[in-house]
Amino acid sequence: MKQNFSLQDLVDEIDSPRTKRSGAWRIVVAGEFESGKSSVVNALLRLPILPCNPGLIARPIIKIAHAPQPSIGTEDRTGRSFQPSSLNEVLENDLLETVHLRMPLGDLQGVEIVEVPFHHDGGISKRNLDMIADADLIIWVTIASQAWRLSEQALVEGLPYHTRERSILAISRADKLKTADDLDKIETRLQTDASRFFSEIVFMQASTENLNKAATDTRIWEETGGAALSSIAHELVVMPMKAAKTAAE
Ligand SMILES: Nc1nc2c(ncn2[C@@H]2O[C@H](COP(=O)(O)OP(=O)(O)OP(=O)(O)O)[C@@H](O)[C@H]2O)c(=O)[nH]1
Ligand SMILES: [Mg+2]
Repeated sequence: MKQNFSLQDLVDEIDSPRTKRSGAWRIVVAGEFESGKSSVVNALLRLPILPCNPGLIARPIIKIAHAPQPSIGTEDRTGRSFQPSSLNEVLENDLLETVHLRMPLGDLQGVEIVEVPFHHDGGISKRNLDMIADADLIIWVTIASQAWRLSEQALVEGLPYHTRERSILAISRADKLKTADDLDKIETRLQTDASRFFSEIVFMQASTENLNKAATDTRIWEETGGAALSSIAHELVVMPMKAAKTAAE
């Protein structure tokens, strides 16, 4: 049972029981700009597939789904689509709304992984909010050194109450903290201020260097935080998806 359960929370929960609108099984990785979302996706997939570049100006929604052969497709704000040759080329175009990336997803075959950027002013379309509310797992990414700002709390409070049961708070750049004491302080603060919004907290050390090594080194994959995210994703998304498919057969 959650701590700090308010009356408003209970009312919200009764008002919005969980109904899965789409047939898609989905993991959403969300957070404010440059919080470390793409690095979290790469850690989860154990593959440095998304560019993690502080200089990128474009922030489309990135949807990753399984296909035996890799491909990239895009949609701009007018609904027009084109097929670029590389992801780096795509991420320099700030008119794009959505990037569709297809690649072999191994055990996550059948699951859609979506990176969603939030602007701290809270602007998000109804369509995207519905897509997030319908996710089977939400990973909210916050930066360790400034973790859990009021702007983030306002955004997360705006998500339907039922999403909290299947939400993870991923603390990015934990490797940048100087001491174990810093880590303890942050953990204590997050337990008080943020834990009621999430079912798990995972610390990430997903530097570009670690992500490049993680594919072949299990210990480093564990250090990135990707192994923990993958295990939660299996429990909350892959296993229920397989059970639903078996039941439907
Ligand atoms: N050392 C370290 N660097 C990280 C970590 N996570 C992210 N970074 C770095 O932080 C910067 C931003 O990371 P991204 O993963 O691109 O962040 P993002 O939220 O996807 O950014 P936008 O899509 O541009 O909003 C990059 O330089 C990453 O390499 C981490 O856990 N450790
Ligand atoms: Mg990104």
